[in-house]
Amino acid sequence: KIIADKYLEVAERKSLVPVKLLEGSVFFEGKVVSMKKYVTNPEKSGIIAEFKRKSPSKGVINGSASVEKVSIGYMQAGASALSILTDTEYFGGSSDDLKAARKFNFCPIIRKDFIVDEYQILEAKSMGADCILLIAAALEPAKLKSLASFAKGLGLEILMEVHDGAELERSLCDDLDLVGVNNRNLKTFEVSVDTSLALVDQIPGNFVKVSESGISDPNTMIELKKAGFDGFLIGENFMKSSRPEQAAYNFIKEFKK
Ligand code: IGP
Repeated sequence: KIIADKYLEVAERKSLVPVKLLEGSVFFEGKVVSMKKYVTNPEKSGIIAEFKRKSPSKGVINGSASVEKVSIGYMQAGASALSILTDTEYFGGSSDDLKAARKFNFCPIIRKDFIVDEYQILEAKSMGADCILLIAAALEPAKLKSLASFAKGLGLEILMEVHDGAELERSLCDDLDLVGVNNRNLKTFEVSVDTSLALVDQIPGNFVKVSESGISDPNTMIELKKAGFDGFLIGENFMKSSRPEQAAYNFIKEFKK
């Protein structure tokens, strides 16, 4: 109620959306499944498997994949968690994708989107997400910190994404749970896991460390793990297959060898 009052203004701006989202949803009732716990569980792979139909760098990656089939298959293959794109314009995703993934899986799910205000965090919660993404490159540090604290208040976990040491330093705060290093340079779209390797030691030990993007070889994942990463966000390498869940299964099998 207090939250609703406080964010009335934002709510008004998107006044048609909430009714649709909140209907029959798990809003404020569903228990959050901890991304932090699942990603660091030594019995799991640490992989956060992503469902993504298209991307600005690659165009259409997979136009026909079913979110139900792929999300269930990812988890059966041994993923630790799911990442579901909800941005429509650039990534071809939607809130329905996340709700469908939620319906069929008991595992942590991150809402992958460009979050810039509190309202989107309420949306994430209402869709059934357990975790949200905050991108340091897209937010003023003070804004990022207040969004993190708002999400915490709803019981959600927060993954902050950085590209370099400066972003990391200016936006670190206690409310974060996981810190992700994005290997994709957002200006050139080039990917290099050296970005992760260069930054890992600067991330304080109380945060779960995730390497994001461009991971296409189990050996790269082994290298990142040795360097200190707990989590590995993998999308395209699975989604480009006509059977993403099978690609994830093969990848994890190879990794476990
Ligand atoms: C996955 P890849 O290269 O495996 O498909 O990358 C994920 O890291 C990438 O989709 C991503 C992303 C983002 C998407 C990382 N940060 C922010 C949208 C917004």
